[in-house]
Amino acid sequence: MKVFDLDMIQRVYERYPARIAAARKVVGRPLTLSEKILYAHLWEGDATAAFERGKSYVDFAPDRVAMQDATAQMALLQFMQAGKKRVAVPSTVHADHLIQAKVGASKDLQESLNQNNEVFNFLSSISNKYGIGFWKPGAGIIHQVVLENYAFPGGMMIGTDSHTVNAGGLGMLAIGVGGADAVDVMAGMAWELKFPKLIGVKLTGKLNGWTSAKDVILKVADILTVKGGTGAIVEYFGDGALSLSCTGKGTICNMGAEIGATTSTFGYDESMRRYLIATGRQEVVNAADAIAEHLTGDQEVYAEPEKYFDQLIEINLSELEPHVNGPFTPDRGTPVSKMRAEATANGWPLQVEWGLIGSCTNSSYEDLARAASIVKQAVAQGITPKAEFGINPGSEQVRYTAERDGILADFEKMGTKVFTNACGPCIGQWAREGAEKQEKNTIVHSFNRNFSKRADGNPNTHAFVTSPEMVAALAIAGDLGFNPLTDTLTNDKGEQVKLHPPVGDELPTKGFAVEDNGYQAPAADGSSVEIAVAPDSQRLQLLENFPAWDGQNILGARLLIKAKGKCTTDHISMAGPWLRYRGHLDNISNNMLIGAENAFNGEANKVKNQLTGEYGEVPAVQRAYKAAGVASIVVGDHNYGEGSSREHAAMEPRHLGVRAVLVKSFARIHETNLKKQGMLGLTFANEADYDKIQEDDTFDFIDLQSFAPDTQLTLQINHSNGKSEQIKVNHTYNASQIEWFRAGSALNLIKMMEA
Ligand code: MIC
Ligand code: SF4
Repeated sequence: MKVFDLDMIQRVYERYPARIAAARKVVGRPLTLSEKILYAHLWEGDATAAFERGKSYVDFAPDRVAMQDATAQMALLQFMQAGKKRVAVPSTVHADHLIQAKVGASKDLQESLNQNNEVFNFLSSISNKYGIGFWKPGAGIIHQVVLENYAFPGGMMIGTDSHTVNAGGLGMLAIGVGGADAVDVMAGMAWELKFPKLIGVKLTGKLNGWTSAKDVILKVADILTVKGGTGAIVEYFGDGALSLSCTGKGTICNMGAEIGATTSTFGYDESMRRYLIATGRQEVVNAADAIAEHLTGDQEVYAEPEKYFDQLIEINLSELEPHVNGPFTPDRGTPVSKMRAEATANGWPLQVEWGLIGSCTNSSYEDLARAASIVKQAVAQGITPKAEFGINPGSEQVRYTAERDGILADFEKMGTKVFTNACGPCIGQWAREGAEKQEKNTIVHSFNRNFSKRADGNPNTHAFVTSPEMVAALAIAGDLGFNPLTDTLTNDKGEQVKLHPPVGDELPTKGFAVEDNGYQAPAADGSSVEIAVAPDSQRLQLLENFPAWDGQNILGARLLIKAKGKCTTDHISMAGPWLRYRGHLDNISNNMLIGAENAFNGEANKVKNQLTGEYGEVPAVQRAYKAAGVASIVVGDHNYGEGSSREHAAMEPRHLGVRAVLVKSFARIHETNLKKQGMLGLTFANEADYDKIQEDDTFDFIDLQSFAPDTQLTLQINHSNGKSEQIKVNHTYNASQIEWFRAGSALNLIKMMEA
């Protein structure tokens, strides 16, 4: 097969030497890999000045865009409005999120085609029209398909999914964004990002025994927590990095999303060469080799990293223990040897009911091969698995090859369900039998996220994240406390047997193979392709402009909800069954904030309607405020909007008339999404002011008319006892972002420019 967009990659590499030379001049010291890639992708071309990390807003020119079905609908509905004929950079859409895991691949896929026909047709025809490559349902999970086909060392891409960062495994800077950002780049405009801070992770030693790449990131997540990477790029280096496989590096970068990192990356090395060649991209290797020195950090940087990174972490792979993270958050790390004690102390059910292997994080050939080696041993030793097993291969290429090499047969011997090459249970597309009973139970999976209710909708499911081989071991043992390094299992003859450490080929020795990879190339000239959206469709709705700001201070706003604790995008705009409405803004708005905990009563989806004094569901109460022409605000805690890139979490409040979101701190993508959609995203200047907010307060933004960069705003809180107090709130809007707010949204501004 032909290499996709080779000419684009060659052009990027051709300009690398001059761009790096210019960057060296302005920065005046050795460069990290992250800086090289950033400076090589400046919108202005050669750098003319150095940027301040964590401060400067910079315009970039990414090389490509990737979108998945659940976010592409909104991204492309917006792109349709931008008035362009074709996308300005190579772009792809991947149908992966909308496919349920129930009985097994062939039935589930057909079922999904029946159910989502309208949406898949829309995505396929709109891709065809605008020159976008379309990967059909069953082709695989976006990030595995991107790694296999499009990622290249030193490249920069954005994608409408937080795990776009997976492509860092091939030495890219790949960044998750909302659809409105993707529209900028596809419309041929600059893409803006605050110049990130840099976290260095030095890896020494070598993985051995039961430890795998997953444990590196589970450890990093434990150290940095879910917000420790916010605004930063994580750059991995050191001898230990060289010893990891390319897809292993992908796993590590993938879960950088779980620590809030802008992205993560590794320098170009042998493992990447091997992977590029195995996936048919010798030409990319040839081009990359010619400028290899620019595709990794400077030696001086890696020799004295503390001088060049804002923060440094060191991990010795030789000493790393397998980790199991969870439940309910991916940064709660427990080494396997401590799990039994930890689970017992916390009352986590020890019995494991399901083991799931897959997701964009861990569904490579190597992942399946290593997990299969455990399964095979169990079968050979006469051990009957105690838990149920399901796997989702990452792509059709991985699935086809794994089937040819007998890996799937090994799983099937243990009664494993092989689901479609898609996200499946990872995004709540899992028709798990009995989940509606909401029983307390434990599952283990190789995914990246384990927020409450995510996989099966049951708030009492304790989901733990671990490597595929550990998933296999724990599911076979049916025991969360099982430590395969030391413990034995009883086989069908009553003997005590041990599981030996996993083995598996990094890449298939017979090469990858596939019959139909599921790719649909766009029409050379798509101008005559019609995009039909039925006016009465429940799944798709053409967008209308959000109203421009009326130039007035916002006065008398009501509190819609004061959310307490973790409020991820899953709490703001739940996935699972709601994925149905990702292309229909009004319908999906009925899930707005229904998962958030109301700080005043500890309940979800129950807030006081200040007009009637009665309690109601969040979307309904907000619709009542909208109908009455009453402004409202949302108040939240730390890391508000953590998790997904889904811009629905920003568009829903905007659509329903919420004016501002005021929190202790934001996750990066969500904050940008709010700005792009013309919302006010603000943070408490003094965190403790969160406590001042009462249920029946009203709010006046008394100096919004002088909204300007680097200047706080003043919020007057009027309490029901007649007392008022003023607090300061911070924002990070620069001048052009304030224009988005004034215009009503970034898209409104593009349209004004086009007109
Ligand atoms: C996720 O893992 O939460 C998702 C589903 O892939 C999201 C995107 C979405 O909400 O569609 C993400 O990570 O950005
Ligand atoms: Fe899909 Fe899960 Fe990856 Fe998100 S994290 S892209 S839902 S597999």
